[in-house]
Amino acid sequence: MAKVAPLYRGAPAAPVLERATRRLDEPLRVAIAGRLKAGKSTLLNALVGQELAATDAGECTRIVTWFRDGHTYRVQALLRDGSARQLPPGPTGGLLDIDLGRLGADDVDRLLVDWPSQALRSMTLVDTPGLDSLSAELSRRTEAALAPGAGGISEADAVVYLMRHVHASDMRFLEAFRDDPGERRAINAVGVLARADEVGHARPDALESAATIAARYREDQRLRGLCQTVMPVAGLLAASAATLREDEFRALGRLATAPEADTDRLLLSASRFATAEADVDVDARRRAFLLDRYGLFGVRRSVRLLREGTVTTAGELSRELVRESGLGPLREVLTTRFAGRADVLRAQSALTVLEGVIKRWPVSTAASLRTEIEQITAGAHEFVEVRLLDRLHTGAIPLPDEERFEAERLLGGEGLAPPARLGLPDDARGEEVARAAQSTLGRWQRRAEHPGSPREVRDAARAVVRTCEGLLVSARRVGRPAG
Ligand SMILES: Nc1nc2c(ncn2[C@@H]2O[C@H](COP(=O)(O)OP(=O)(O)OP(=O)(O)O)[C@@H](O)[C@H]2O)c(=O)[nH]1
Ligand SMILES: [Mg+2]
Repeated sequence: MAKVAPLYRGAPAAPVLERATRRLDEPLRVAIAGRLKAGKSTLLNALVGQELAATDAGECTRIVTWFRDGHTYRVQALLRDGSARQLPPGPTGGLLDIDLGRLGADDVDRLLVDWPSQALRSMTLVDTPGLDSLSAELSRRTEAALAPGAGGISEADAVVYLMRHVHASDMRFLEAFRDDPGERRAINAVGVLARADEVGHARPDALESAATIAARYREDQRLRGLCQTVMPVAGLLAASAATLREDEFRALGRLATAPEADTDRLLLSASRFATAEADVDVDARRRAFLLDRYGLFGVRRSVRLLREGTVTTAGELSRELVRESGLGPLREVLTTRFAGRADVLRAQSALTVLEGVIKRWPVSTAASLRTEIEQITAGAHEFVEVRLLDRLHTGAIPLPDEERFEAERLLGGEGLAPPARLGLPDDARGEEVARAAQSTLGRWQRRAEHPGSPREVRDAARAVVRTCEGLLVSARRVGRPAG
């Protein structure tokens, strides 16, 4: 960047380069996308642990909204005409009822929300309007938020894509995201089987069924080429359980201690639970409220956990529901695979911008700059790892399944920490890590030198060898006694 910027001083490319440079120091941008009502805003709230994004109806669900960590709470509307306007907080002081004033959703390009939050420190989350064939305008906004803009700068570094059942339009979207002209790849996308609690009509085994379906999707070769994994998450359960209140806990407790037959009859269906007259000490209005917050599965599950005595306090219930929701593993994937690779992903974005600028506004040194960019992406091992991981994912390299899975793991597909790469327990120590790295290295060296292997397999094996060497060196460094 420092080398290219002076070449374009005062030129139209200057602001593009400036933005790209600034972005190298910003947190990773992760967009949450999916079809209409897939549960995007709810999942965003669950990830932040606060009700920030508007759900259901409301103007704001139609606007791309960025949530960034900030010193104080502030909402800005960036308008289509290029100007910005600060918005007053809504009547309750929160975001759910942001008042656009005289602005219409169509005037606003995006909302920029600053909110002090630990969860947003490592990642800026971007809530997008639902993709829907019936609403081309909303889909266009979402696609514009994800697609590269001026000079090829893509707005999002990675995407969490929510789906309920895999629909042809989900595939199309993921393909468009992957086929972006920049360096974006399947490994920059994580699929979420959303609203997992509703699978099979919220029956007690809903989450297990969702886990089975997600596992099937993970094995699906076409999906594997589009996103790095698919995980089941019950976003509503996670978001509400994280903010479970004492009065809700008491109401759930009364449902659990009422005669079983009465409560069970109410829990037969959502409409019955929300409206039926019944002999339980929780009136219909409050039941409707519980249903809204926890969904039928969440209420049924809470009643069962309380009846069985598995949990006895609001804190325990909250923790158990969050645990079952699948939010933890999703967060883990985001931290280890996105945030952990943030530098590489951001550098990738920056190089894409550089390439775009050089192509659009050629300078006399364009050819040598382009070669230099190529050398960086081909030479830096982090880039090699990311690219190879992606090719393994798409099945482009003819390795037997077992070796392919091992190669993906070694390249950081399941986490970047050395023990995770080597398939060891998280707390494995230097010596153990070094031993595992040594024997893995030997195996992959033989693979790399095997004359019978096709060339792309040998190339891939050489890259894995390089990774193993890195693991070995760092394990020895850690294992060496101080001094
Ligand atoms: N049962 C259940 N309901 C959910 C879940 N996630 C969201 N919902 C409900 O689905 C409806 C839509 O949720 P949103 O989070 O607004 O979905 P969205 O994808 O942001 O919707 P748009 O932005 O309008 O496309 C709301 O009524 C939520 O309460 C979930 O995990 N389980
Ligand atoms: Mg929404």
